Amino acid sequence: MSKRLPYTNKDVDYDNAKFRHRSFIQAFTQSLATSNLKRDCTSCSTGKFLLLLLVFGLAYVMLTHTSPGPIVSDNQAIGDGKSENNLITKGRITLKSLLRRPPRLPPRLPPDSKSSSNKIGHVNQDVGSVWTTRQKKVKDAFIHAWSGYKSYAMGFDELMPLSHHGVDGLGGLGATVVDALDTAMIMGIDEVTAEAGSWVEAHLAKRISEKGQVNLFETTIRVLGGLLSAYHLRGGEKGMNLTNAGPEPDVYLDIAKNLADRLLSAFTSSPTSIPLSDVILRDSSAHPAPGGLSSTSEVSTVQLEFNYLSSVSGDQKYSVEAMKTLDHMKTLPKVEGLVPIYISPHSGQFSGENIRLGSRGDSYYEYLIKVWLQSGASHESNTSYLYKMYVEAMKGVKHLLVRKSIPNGLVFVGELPNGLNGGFSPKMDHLVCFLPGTLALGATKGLTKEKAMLNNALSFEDIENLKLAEDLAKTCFEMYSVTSTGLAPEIAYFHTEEFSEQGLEGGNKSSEYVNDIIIKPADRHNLLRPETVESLFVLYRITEDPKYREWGWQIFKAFEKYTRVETGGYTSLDDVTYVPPSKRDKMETFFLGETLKYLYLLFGDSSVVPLDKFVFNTEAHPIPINLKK
Ligand code: DMJ
Repeated sequence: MSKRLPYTNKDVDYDNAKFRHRSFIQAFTQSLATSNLKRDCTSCSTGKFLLLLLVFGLAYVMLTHTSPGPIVSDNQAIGDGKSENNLITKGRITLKSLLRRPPRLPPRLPPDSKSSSNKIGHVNQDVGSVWTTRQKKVKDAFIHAWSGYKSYAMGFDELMPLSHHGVDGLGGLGATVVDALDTAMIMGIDEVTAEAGSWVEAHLAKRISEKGQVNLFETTIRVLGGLLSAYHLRGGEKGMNLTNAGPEPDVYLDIAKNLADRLLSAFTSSPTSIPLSDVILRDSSAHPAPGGLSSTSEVSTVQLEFNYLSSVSGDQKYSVEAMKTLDHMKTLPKVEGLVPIYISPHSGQFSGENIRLGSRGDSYYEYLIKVWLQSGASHESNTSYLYKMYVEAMKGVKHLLVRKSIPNGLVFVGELPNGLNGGFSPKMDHLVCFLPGTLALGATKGLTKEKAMLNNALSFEDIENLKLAEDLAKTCFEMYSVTSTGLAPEIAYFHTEEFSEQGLEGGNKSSEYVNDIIIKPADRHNLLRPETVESLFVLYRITEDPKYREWGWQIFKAFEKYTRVETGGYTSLDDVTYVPPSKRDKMETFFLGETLKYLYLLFGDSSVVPLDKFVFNTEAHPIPINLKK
């Protein structure tokens, strides 16, 4: 026989209040109200009754009154996590607060007029203006970087900002000009857009016809990708028309075709579907890298660009050649979806067993999901195999490569340098920090998390991947904040049960994670790389969590403090664990093409280059999705 419940239905309706903890005052007033008052009042005098009423009334006011929360300062409203504790209302009651007149409530407004008029609206506006100011600082940084390049290295691939020289590290196509061009367009800096655009129009075609050896991948992602984005943002093929500065869009498209026609020889000269690594531009001949092998990430990270070029030029040859590579890679044996970092264009097979998501492996995984998104993200399309490869690979990452550090449990992605049967290495290149962004993008397909949930579009696996993305983004951020400069090293190792390096630590004893992160002397340089801020940008767009903006701001401030060169430009560093850090005299093209672009977008309006309408190529050049065939 079931026991009687210890409370009546009325108690249930009352939210089981009597089983909750009650203060002395609550117990006293409640017993007055429920027992004594009822029983005694029939016989009490009017005076006693009024006294009881007064006590009851006072107690009621004290119980129901809560003091107003503290005023949210601008900085607190930005949400730095630490300030959250300050916002907790303590509910302490003073006589003064009881006597204080209640605040006047603001007039009720229709929902759409609220954001600019009520108190919350003011806080939001202040937060908005903080980020507008910060975004402006990124724009200033870009102008400073460009001015150094323009003064000392115009037309060279890269600037050496300390010695005031230019250097051609990428084959001599003026890579910084083209990498920076669409960033200038997005930032609305017409002067730089015009300078870069005019240089492209005046010099690039000639350079392409005269220059020697270039790397297929580097030239595709930086130069071809930059030209194609510029074409779209300048309004080509009904593109965004962000600017009227610089040449007409077809100038960019014609040069892109000229370049791609020559790069195609890397595919057509190969005995297999795996392209050769290098091309001599002037005679369109292709050559393998020394040693004969191509990098896995390189051969699989040209398809977004070649597909888009086919779409806007109407010539399918670019897409056909580039997609043959991915079609072929689908057939190759893998380790739970993971692939070795080298592949042979002669045999068409992977070479060696080294598996990692850092250098030579990284953007293979990035383009699996992005090429599928570019083609319209359909599970019925002829690119759906890429989505399956991506899903399988991410399962492999979670099963074989993801571990937690000790003592504080940072989630990281390690390596299998000798394949499945060799040991695990707790080494993580900064390059791996592209992965949080890619995982988040793969989970929601570019929608905000909120919208994806409303659409019921997140599988269990998507949610798991999004969680991993957030954990990894934190680790990437901690790789910055652990060092004395606040800038990440090129490579970090993580302390695990099996792995520790005596005498080496993270580089800044004040960080909570100094014992989790190990930085070896040879890995302490910083090349102004974008991967972490790229992921912060994607995660902010998708989760709308302001902490990602705050983290981006910390990183930007560290770049400003330690890498800015007064005479113009920004420089790579030799050692991020030492203050002041020694400098390397090189501004990589991706600082203008990627790092500053992602920071600018992170601090700005989410409707600019939306993630459900564009994919960013691996060099941060936005390419529209859902291409015309
Ligand atoms: C860039 O050229 C690209 O982001 C590439 O995918 C990796 N290396 C650099 C930036 O670090």
